[in-house]
Amino acid sequence: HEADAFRTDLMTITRFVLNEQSKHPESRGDFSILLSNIVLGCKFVCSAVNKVILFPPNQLHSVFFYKRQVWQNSLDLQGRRMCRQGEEQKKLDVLSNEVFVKALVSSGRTSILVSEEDEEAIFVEKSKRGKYCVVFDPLDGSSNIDCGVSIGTIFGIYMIKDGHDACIEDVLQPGKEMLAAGYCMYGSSCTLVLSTGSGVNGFTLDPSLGEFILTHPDIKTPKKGKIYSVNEGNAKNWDGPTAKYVERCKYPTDGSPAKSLRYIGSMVADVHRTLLYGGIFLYPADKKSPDGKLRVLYEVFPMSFLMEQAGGQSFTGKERSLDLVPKKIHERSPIFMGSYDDVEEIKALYAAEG
Ligand code: AHM
Ligand code: MG
Repeated sequence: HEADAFRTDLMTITRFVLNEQSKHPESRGDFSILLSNIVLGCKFVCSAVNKVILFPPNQLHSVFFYKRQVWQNSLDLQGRRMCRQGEEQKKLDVLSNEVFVKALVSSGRTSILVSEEDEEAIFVEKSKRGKYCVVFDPLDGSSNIDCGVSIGTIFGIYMIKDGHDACIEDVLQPGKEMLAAGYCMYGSSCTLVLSTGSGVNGFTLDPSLGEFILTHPDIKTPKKGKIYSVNEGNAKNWDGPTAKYVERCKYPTDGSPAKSLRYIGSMVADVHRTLLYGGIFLYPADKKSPDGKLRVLYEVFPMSFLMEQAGGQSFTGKERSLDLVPKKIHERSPIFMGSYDDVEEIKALYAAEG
């Protein structure tokens, strides 16, 4: 239809955020400046992921490296010219982290950064400080890089409310205190999904424009889904309620059809599908990892924030995920998230267990 074929009114992510901001006259544009720096990081990582060269397994390093020089000079998939001495090699996740940290610090709008890649929180030097704290996983799902499966960046934003000097407690806040959260998925297209606390919107990078354009306005997760998503290889170590729930997905007792299983092993991609198609994504606790695998601050919280904003739910096995109060920046938590009705079911199983 004409409107789609000749789209002339381009709602870029910058325009969208400025529109939102105009509803808050007290805001001085700080948030859009911060976001444009996050967007820059996402564009960089997207471009790096697309330019990446696969080193043949066992021959060099079985990981992707981003090598601007080599890419510009050579398309040699054997990687021989990539080994010249003196060439700088960086793993893509390390490089992505550096890009995000530098972009966020230079925005002049942040005070504390927590990244999956850095053991300690980064306190921005005083002259460059601003009122926001950003928690992020610059390149999640890195075990999938070698084979070109979708990976992503996840971020959450807190605000220092009363202007006090930034301290670690500013990021050890429950997820419900986040001001905004989002992720960028580097997949068949590059999609950025964002919530500033009033719904969820998705933007797709138009590479020819270099702009994220609003393509998925007001995302709502179906109330009930037909898909479950979990690493079933861990089943022998699951607790009772998780095992029972997954059994019910396959052998429903209420006459409903069995659910389909989809599991990519990249949280951004698995959650993106769950957000759009509905269903449930779970990374439960098990006997070997009593806190599950996923990290509270930059994986569980941002994704739970988005899921709730899209009408779904997120549960830790004990409580609403966004109510959890983290004690350490790299803390982990089990997570069950997705369509409202599907999460209700797992909540009931945990409640029955007491
Ligand atoms: P990573 O931070 O080492 O990349 O691990 C996080 C990833 C998530 O993207 C994904 O949901 C999960 O690990 C998959 O774990 P598993 O391989 O145990 O199923
Ligand atoms: Mg991760």
